[in-house]
Amino acid sequence: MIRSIVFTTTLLLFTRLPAAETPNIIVIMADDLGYGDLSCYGARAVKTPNLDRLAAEGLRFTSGYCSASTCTPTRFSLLTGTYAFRQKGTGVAPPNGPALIKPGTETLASLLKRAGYTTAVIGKWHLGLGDPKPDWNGDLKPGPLEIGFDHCLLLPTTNDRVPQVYVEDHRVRNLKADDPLWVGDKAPSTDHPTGITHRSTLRMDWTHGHNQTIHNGIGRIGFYTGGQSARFRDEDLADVWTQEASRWISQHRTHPFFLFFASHDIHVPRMPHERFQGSTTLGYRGDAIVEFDWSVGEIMKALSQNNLQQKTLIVICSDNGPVLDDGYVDGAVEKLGDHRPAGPFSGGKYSVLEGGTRTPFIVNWPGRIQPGVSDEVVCTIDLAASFASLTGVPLPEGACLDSQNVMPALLGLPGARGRDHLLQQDNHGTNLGLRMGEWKLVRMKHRGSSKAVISAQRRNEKTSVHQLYHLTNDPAEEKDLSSKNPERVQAMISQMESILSQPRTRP
Ligand code: NG6
Ligand code: CA
Repeated sequence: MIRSIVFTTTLLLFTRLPAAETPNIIVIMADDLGYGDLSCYGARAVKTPNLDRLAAEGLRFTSGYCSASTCTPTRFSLLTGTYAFRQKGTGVAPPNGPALIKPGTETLASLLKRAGYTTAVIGKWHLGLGDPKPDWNGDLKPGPLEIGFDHCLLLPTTNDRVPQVYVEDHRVRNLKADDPLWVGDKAPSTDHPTGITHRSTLRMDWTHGHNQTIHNGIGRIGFYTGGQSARFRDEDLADVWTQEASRWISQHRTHPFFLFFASHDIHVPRMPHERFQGSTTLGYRGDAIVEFDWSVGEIMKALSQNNLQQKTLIVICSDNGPVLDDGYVDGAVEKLGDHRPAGPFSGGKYSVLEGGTRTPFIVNWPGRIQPGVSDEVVCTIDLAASFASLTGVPLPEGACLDSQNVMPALLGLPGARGRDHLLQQDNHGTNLGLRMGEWKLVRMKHRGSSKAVISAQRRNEKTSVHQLYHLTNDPAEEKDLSSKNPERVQAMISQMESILSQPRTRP
């Protein structure tokens, strides 16, 4: 369903575009940004003019999803086009975690490379580096360059996980041989300062976790020493990445390119640049949204300076839904006011309720997409099959096992439909959601003390609890209709089980 749109687009886009017409592609993924966090999605306490413009001049989806409610599985699925639950160990990656996407795996980047694109990822990675672990002082591979990217400038995991350094291609940027970087999960010495031993010196206190090595006055997850010349200031991440993105766009302006711009905003520790601090009433969480919007504006500027707007398709998305207190005292809870980070939805980061995975999703391609709002179901996992179709690259049989070609829906073509079903997972795929049209089945495993769990346990059955919601009538998933609709519940459980047990959902 596309609302209030007059279409003139031709059927040309259903098939491969002539090479001269294939657009540059930029996927901009925010971190922990919720459905209700942008002004074009109803936020009033924060203004996001650049994103609002992309939405106003493009297609704003009301049912745009990421595939998981945490970072690593969503990014795994975005790049591989395969549900993360199919590969063990794809939950939130630790500082010394190995490369999760093995060389030889077809990815969004490798597909576009085969279509002749130059490719780069700039920003948060969080998919592991090296095998069996990162060699921080040597070559960090395998990594993005082994799975289809020509260039990278990365935050290796998250801004709250050590080390706070940039990885440029295969190396830690600005690392000096006489001050090697050491990263571990135990304190390197008894006198190593931590967020526990030096708590009173921290400039941002922690609420849970985040009390190991201190960097930039902030406690982190994990321990590290050395690499002083390579360390970044949290406040500068957005500047460094947008400058690099702009430079890279200019450098590749004459040739089709794919840029995955993975902002760290608005993940904890939220420490936007000083010029954004205090720019909203929401504390650093709101200020980080403003910084994210600014980053998007800088990328749009780089496109216009190189006269590339008409030639560039931009996707805006998020890696999971919102969270307020994610382990630091930064005022996000206290200053929330009536701002609703997940919009009308329940749940958020870590949850399989809609707030966990239904996020802002905007597609912009001036002159090719008629502006409007789309209610079609699309997901970040679909970008691989969709862009393969757009650029005319055949998908190998064994690749991108769950990616659906929803390109016509992403372009808002008349009558184009999105997904007819979508599986949503939490960090490890323990809890699941299955959206089919207006209906949503939620499977919560081993949780709670509801009567259903207790009686199932007594009967020695699996302790999964299924709930059923009608998303149109009850977007907040408050009225469980499972007992009134046993047949629909059974049908949806079967569908979910078939997705879990079959090796793929892509036809
Ligand atoms: C959790 C962290 C949280 C965040 C999350 C990953 C604690 C207590 N919590 O373990 O702060 O880092 O992992 O977030 O340490 S994500 O967006 O990258 O998935
Ligand atoms: Ca995230």
